[in-house]
Amino acid sequence: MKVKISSILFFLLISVSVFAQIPALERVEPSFWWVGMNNPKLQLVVHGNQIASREVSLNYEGVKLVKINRVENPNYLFLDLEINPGTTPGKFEIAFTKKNAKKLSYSYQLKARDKSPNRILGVTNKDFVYLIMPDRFANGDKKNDIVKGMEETTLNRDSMYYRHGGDIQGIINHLDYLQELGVTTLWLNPVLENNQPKTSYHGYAVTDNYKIDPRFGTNALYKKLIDDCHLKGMKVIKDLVHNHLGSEHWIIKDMPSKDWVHQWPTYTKSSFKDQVLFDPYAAANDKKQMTDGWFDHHMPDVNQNNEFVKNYFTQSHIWWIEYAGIDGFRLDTYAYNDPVYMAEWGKAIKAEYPRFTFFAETWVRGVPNQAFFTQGNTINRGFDTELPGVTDFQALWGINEALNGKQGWDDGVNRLYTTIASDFVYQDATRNVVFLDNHDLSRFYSVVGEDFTKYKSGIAWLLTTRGIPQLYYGTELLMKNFSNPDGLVRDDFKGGWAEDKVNKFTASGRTEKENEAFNFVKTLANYRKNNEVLQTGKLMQYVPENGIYVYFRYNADKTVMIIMNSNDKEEILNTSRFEERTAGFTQALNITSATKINSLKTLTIPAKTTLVLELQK
Ligand SMILES: [Ca+2]
Ligand SMILES: [Ca+2]
Repeated sequence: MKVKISSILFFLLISVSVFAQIPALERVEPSFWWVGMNNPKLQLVVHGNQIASREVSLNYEGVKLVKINRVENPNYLFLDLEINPGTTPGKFEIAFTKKNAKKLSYSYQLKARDKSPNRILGVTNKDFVYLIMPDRFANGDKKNDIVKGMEETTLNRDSMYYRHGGDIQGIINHLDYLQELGVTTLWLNPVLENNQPKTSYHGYAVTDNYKIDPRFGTNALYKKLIDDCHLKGMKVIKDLVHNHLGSEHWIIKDMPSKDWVHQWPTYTKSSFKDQVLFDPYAAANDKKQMTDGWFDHHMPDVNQNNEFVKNYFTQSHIWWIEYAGIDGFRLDTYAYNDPVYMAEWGKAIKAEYPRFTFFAETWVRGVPNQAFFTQGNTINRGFDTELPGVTDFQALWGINEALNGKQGWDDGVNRLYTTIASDFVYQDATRNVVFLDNHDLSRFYSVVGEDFTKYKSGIAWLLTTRGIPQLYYGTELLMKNFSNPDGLVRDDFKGGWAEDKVNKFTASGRTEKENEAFNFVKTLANYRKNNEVLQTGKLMQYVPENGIYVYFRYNADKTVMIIMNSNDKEEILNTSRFEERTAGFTQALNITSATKINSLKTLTIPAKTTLVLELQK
């Protein structure tokens, strides 16, 4: 009986996908483009009922229709265009004709590029990144909370699995708060349409590559957020997912060809074992499962060996940079992608935008595992990945061990020291993003057992070590919880909703302790923002002794000495062994307490505390 029902269901699903009526010309992507791009080539995806049975023509000076590609599915045409460098911006008709059928027509626009100097800036170690989960930060527009006709229409702030109503307008409304904190750059979890029936709030199951989810706002509003940030001297990072799409993506529901995604006889998950990618003894089958296995049931794994797939993704990313003026990308689930495609992709993005930067999520264990993915490392690979930086999980494990571990030859603060010492494997470790937590990880304040002194020690490290520091929303307010399940670390920012009883965006809405945490982050972040020494200054670190880790950031103008006491008791530090960096200095300013230290000979460091001292003559 059971078998019968499921076979009927299967038949119905097949019928729907085959006979579902899509309009004769349903969409053209990208819907518009620009003249004067570095790459003169453009490939348009045309989707429409039996569109492949039609001929295509266009007539515009400087634009050539080089090739019309037909694929397995007759509902697609892939048009190869070439646009001459001197082409005038304007509109032209693309005609789709067929004998005895009405002509179909699309008005295509080539726009002039916006070459304003304050957009597409790249994100570097001069920046301080703040990660926002848009559904959970602030609700700036109640009207978009529920969008009728979409798959998920449940709004429930009491459940971590449903949407809560946060949106782009909510972020725009609180840019002053972020600027006060010392943030220079926003990274939003993906905001493209996720028209999935369940847990669509997190954004990682994209269903339209060219459309902001209407529950977050519109494409124009997203562009406004970026324009507003640029006017304030801030930047925006877009979170990209190359590896998979949402199962409800329009292109998944009517695939151009069967090999658009990786097909398996039965559902096969990725092994999530990065080791097989560099293991000289790895089995081909293990490699295949790692990169071609699916991330999840509702996230089909994209086949990045298909030329049309490659163009489709790469062009959509260039479109977003050009359209919205984005400053950087964060690349999700990087290790599961096809490495050859990702290198080609990196090259294409850099060729179009030399100043633009990107970094990838490499949630792996071990410095070599992580460095393997970064550019300049051709070990066991034979080509350059073209990936400037990664999310530095090794530094994260290092700081966690430094703050929570027991002292030992390899343990405690020695782990952090060793991790940073291993930077020799990177072409440039200052392009790595350092962090204490994010949307997938337990919140930092919980990780340190809600120990406020350890919390401050971690923040002090984050804002003084090398790399691009990143803070997760609410960490400045001691938001807590363990990532089990991950919804627990995605609580609402209190005050982001008009009905909230407290407003933590204002000092008066925060508790005394929350204000102390906020001000601690603010003081250090603004000091970092105003002092290049903590951005681009050189780093020198000393071998930890007796649980005390000392490092310096220095340039021609300034020297900052950072002392991390990982012990449970106050320590007196004799500074004579740091002469190489302290020579010529007699006193210091404690940046976080704004107090003066009149002698450098011996320094008193309270238990579990990290001091940040600007050395003075
Ligand atoms: Ca809303
Ligand atoms: Ca994959």
